[in-house]
Amino acid sequence: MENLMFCYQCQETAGSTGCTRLGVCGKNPQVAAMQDLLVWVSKGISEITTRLRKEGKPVSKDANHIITLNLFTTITNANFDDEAIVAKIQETLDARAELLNMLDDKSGLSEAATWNADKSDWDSKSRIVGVLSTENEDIRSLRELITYGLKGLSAYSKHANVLKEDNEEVDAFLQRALAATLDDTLSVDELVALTLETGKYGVSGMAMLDGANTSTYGNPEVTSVNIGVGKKPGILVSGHDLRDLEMLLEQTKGTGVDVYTHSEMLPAHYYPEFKKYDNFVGNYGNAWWKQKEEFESFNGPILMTTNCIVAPKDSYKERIFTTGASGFPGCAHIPGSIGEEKDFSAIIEMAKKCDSPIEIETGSIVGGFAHAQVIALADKVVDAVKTGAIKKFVVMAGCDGRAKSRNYYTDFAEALPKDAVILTAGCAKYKYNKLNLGDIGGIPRVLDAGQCNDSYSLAVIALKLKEVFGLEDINDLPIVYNIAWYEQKAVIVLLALLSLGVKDIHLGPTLPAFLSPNVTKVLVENFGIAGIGTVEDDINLFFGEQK
Ligand code: SF4
Ligand code: SF3
Repeated sequence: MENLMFCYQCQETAGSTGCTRLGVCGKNPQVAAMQDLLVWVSKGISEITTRLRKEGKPVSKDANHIITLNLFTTITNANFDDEAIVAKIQETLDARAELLNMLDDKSGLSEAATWNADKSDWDSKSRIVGVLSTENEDIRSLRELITYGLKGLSAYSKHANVLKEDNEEVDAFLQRALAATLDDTLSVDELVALTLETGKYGVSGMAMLDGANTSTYGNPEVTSVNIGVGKKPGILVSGHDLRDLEMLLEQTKGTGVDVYTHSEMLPAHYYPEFKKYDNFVGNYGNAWWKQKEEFESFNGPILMTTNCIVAPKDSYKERIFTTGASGFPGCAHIPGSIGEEKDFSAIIEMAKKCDSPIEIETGSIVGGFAHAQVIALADKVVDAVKTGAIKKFVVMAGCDGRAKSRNYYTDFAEALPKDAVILTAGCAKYKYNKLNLGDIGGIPRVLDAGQCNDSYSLAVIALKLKEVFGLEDINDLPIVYNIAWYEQKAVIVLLALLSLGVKDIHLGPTLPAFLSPNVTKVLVENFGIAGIGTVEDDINLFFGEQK
C-alpha cells in the first residue's frame, strides 16, 4: 500500500516502524506533509545562515528564532494546525529571500536553500522531501537522529529565548548541523561525529535554559504540591513554557480564578518566584496522555503552552487554548512573539463562567530537587552514600506515554531495593511519583528535578558527586540509567548524556525506530546503549551484586 505519510520520530510510531497512513498521535497526512516541508525549508535557510556566518556576516536573532520555532513546531504533539504550519513555511521563505540577498557566494547551494513555488505546488514538493528522501538507511538514520536532537535543542532554546537568553554559538551550531543533514558528501563517520557534537551543544542549550529559568524564577527548592482542588473556577496550564505561566498568573491576580498545573508544568511550583501567587493552587492530573479524562473533569479552560496535545474531545474542545509553538485546528490560539506580553483575558473570562474542577485526587507530592537544592543537601546525600544507606541512584528521567508496556516503569520503581533512590525529570515521573516509596534518612526515594529540560540538573548532580567522591570517570558513580523516551526532547537529553561520557544507558520501552541496525550497533558498541528487559531481569542486572 502506498504511504500517505512517513513519520517515525517518536516512540509510539505505528508498528514500531513508522506511521504511514495516520499518526498514532493523530497527525494526519496533510499536517505531516507540511511539517516535512517546514523542516526542509528550515534546513535550507540554515544553509544560508551558516554560509553568511562564514562570510563574517551577523545573523539576526529573529532569523535564529524562526528556525528554532519551526523545529519546535514539528515536535511530536506540539502542533496539528495545518494553516499555522503553512504560515511558518511562508515566513521562512520570506526571511530566506532576505538572507539570500546578503550572501556573496551563492554557488552550489542546495535546492532547499533556493526552492520557491506557488502554494499550489507545496503539497507535491512536501511528498518528496521527507524522511524517506534519503535512501541509504544508515545515512537516513543518522540524519534523523541529528534532526530530532536539534528539534529538542530548539525547544529548549526557545524556552530560554522567551526569558531573553540567547546563545549565538548554540544557534550557529544548530543551523550548521541542520544544513549538514542536506549534505550528500558526508560519510557515516562524519555524521556520527556530528551526532555527538549535537549532544555537546545539547548540554550548552540546557545550561542556557537552566540559567534563564533560575535567574528569572530562582532556584527550585523542595516543595510539597497540592494535588487536590479548591472551590473556585480554575485555569489549567500544560506544556513547558514558564514565561506563559508567569504572564497568566500576573493577569489572573485578584480575578477569583485559580491556576493549576498539568503534566510537565508541575515543576513550576518548585520555583520561589511562582510561590508568591496566592491563586497558584496545585497540580491537576497526570502525564499528557491522560488529558482526555482529566481535561473533561477539570471543567475550566486549558492553556497548552507546548506539547503534548492529545486531539481533544468535542465536549471540551472549546475550552482548549494554544499558544507559542503549539496549535490545534479549531482551538483558539493566543498570539505573542518573544518579548511580547500575551493577552490571556479570553481564557480568564471563560474561566469565570466555568464550574470549579472535579476532584480526582487528594494529598500532595514532593519535588524540587534540581541541582542547587540537591547540592545544598550534598553533605546529607554523601553521608548516606558513605554509610551505605543509599547504595545506588537510578536515573529514570524522560517521558511518559500511552503504551501499556510503560507500566514496566511503575513496576520497576516498586521493585527497586529499598536503598536505591530515583533521580527523575520529565513527565516520566508520573509512573511512580504517587507511589509511597518512602525516604532514606529524610531523603525522598524519588527526587524530582523538574521538567524534561531539567534533566540537565541530573547531569550537574552526577558531575558534583563525581567531584565529591574524587572519581576519574562519571561511570564509576553508583548511578544507573534507565530512561523512558517518547518524543524528540528526550533525544537531545540522550545525546547530551552521551557527550558527557555516560555509558550503559538503558532506553525504553522500545528503542527508536529511526535507529538503523548499523547505527544501533555503533551506539551499543561505543556507549553500551541497551533496551529494557523484564523488571526482574533488569533489577538483577542493575542490582544483582548487592541483592
Ligand atoms: Fe507517528 Fe509519532 Fe510521528 Fe505522530 S509523531 S506521526 S505517532 S511517529
Ligand atoms: Fe512529556 Fe510530552 Fe516528553 Fe517534557 S509532555 S517529557 S512526553
